[in-house]
Amino acid sequence: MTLRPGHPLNSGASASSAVVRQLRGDQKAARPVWFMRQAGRSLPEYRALRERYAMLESCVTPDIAAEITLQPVRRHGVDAAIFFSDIVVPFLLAGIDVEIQSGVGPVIDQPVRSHRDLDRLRPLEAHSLEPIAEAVSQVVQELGSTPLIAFGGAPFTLASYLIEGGPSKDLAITRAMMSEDRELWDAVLTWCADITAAFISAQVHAGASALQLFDSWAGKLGAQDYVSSAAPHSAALFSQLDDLVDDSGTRVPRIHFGLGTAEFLPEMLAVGADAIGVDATITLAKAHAALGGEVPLQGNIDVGLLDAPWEVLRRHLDDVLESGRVAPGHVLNLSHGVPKDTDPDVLTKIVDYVHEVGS
Ligand code: 1CP
Repeated sequence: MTLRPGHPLNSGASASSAVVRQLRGDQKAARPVWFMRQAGRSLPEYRALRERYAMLESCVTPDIAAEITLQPVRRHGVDAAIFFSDIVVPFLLAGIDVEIQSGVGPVIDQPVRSHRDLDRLRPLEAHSLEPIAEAVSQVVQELGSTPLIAFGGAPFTLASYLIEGGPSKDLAITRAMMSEDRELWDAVLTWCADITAAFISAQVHAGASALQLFDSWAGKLGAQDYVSSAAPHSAALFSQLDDLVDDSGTRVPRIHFGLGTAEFLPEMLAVGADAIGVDATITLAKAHAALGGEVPLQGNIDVGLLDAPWEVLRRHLDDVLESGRVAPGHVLNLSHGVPKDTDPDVLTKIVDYVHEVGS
């Protein structure tokens, strides 16, 4: 289903925004900036609201999810909003017993580790996505010409939580399943791809103007394992989004981000992305060269420098802006999500600086 006539990419509201233009390779647009995890614990107004609602409850309560999504836009004046949710929300909506524990992350009561466990993986019914669509509608109404970015977790990263039962440093159980039981592996990742495609699709149909797939833990795989075991499922996910095109037949821009994936950026592009999110392990200029010189980039202010004296951070911003100039499109962002102790005023200062000098 192509996007409806009133969608912000069709009505013109967001199509001429700097973020959408840069992601489509139009360097004449001003250099835009937003931050991964901009909605969250670095903001006192977020912490105040979250005192009354659990994390996942806030994700499926439209008024709350909409309000938290808008907070960083009002405060920092960023050039895009990212929908407030989590990569594990599709689990919840599909009936999996998941919670997000403070200071830990997603925890799943009964991990999926055997063929018998597959019985618990039910399809995500369309009506379960209604709170997501409702929250997005509220957000885009208030955003006007500022685009909203939809997101979801790539099958590999998402499956790691389902298989491990929670955050894990080495993903040992996940990787064991990957090498020992191909059939089970493919079934689990296929389900993750299907529910996430539905999750992202609901956000885009309701009004998001770009989308980002987070494969945060892909760097824990080598290039070979990524290509053989993770990439086919990410490609299957992206192909389910092929109908997300505007009136002119142009697709909703797709950003693909991973941590520690500098060795296989072309492979991350090949699964069906339009732009690549770059972390701190490689410069934008090198990423640009590795990708063959024709790919818009997003990134990569080192999150480790957010606490540094302004002069140090400013020099780093200049380097990132300069390095990104070579790409046929550049959206400024961090190398990973905003750390929770970040001073929010630093983020506002970065936005002001980029808007001042970042043409
Ligand atoms: O207690 C709290 O306040 C909850 C902290 C929190 C928040 C604010 C979690 C738990 N998730 C989120 C929101 C979230 N998650 C967003 C919001 C939109 C924004 O960017 O502003 C997004 C995009 C995510 C995506 C996400 N969740 C990823 C991919 C991005 C990344 O940071 O690499 C991952 C891996 C998760 C899982 C997750 N959820 C929460 C935590 C602490 C984690 C990571 C746990 C781990 O280390 O494995």
